[in-house]
Amino acid sequence: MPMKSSDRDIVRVINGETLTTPPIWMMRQAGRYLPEYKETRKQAGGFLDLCYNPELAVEVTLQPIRRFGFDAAILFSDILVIPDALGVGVRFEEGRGPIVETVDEERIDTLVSDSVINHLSPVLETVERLRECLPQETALLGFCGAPWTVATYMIAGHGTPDQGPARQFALNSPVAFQKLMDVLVEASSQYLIAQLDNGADAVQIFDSWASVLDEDQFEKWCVKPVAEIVKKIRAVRPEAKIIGFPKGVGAFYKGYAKITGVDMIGLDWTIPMSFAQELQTDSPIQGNLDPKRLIAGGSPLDQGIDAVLENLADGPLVFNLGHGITPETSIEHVQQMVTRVKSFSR
Ligand code: 1CP
Repeated sequence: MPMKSSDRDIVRVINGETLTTPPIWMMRQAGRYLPEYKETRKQAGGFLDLCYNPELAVEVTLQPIRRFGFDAAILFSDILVIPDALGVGVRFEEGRGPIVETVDEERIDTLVSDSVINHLSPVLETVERLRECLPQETALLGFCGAPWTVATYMIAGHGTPDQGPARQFALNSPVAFQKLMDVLVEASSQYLIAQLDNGADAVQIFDSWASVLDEDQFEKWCVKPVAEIVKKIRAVRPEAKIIGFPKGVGAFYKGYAKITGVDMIGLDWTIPMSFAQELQTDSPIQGNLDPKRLIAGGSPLDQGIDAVLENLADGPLVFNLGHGITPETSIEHVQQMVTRVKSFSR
């Protein structure tokens, strides 16, 4: 008998349970800190070739599960496959990160989401294959970028320190920017529904650049589009489990779960523990170890882990980093973290 999705530990936490030992996974757990990832990446050719090759994408998704036994696997892909599927060119340059073709008002007017699912069918095949080969108790997470975060790359063409180009565009050309958001909401909703249909236990919406907006713009471009995606998903999949991760938004975390409708929120490491505890009374939380502590190892790492566990493990908690692991992190430190979290019980 296959295990029910609702019996997997992460789904239990998303449903509000407090477990004796919090389940653990790690953002960017498949990636360049793993030698076996670098090996597979070489075989694939380009980064997008890896994302669109189900056999190799399954392999890199499973690598961190084999090594560390995380409680969830996250689909190997990238948030920028959505612009790629909309026909907006994306390439990844070694050591430079993603380069996206930029869009202006005229180009935005021509964007349609019709072929997104067809274009992303290899990724959906990866999801399907993963559910078949993952251990029964390991949850499978799908994901997409939030419309705001994806749009910042489509406007600037790459990551910038404060995503100024997209902030300026949204203020100068709100009608065109709304059109871009509408296309991204529709494409992302279809994509997440398809991931759930193909076997994902839950999906996470990464709003990695949510922290750069003022209150008015945050409401318009972060809260509203994510709320619309949640609504569109729930219209066809009322039981869908959705994690929101508006990174770095400080006081704006308050009310985010309720207004957007997400089931659980991911917190970054800048959130005071007392505020995290307050947020945890509204929804389960995920997080929030500073990835720099994972690089440091030793007692800075142990202290950071213990702070999260002591303050947050008495409520529904999924242990995670406050953002993705970076390539310079040592594998031994990851093992140190997993061992310490798994040996904790409240
Ligand atoms: O050459 C390589 O191997 C590139 C490194 C890499 C990897 C491993 C990139 C380029 N993307 C990924 C995979 C990835 N990206 C995953 C896979 C699953 C996992 O977590 O194991 C996920 C969930 C993402 C999500 C993603 N991509 C986000 C949101 C999360 C975050 O880290 O903030 C963002 C902003 C991106 C864009 C992107 N893709 C890659 C890079 C280096 C970046 C950031 C670039 C920048 O802002 O400059």
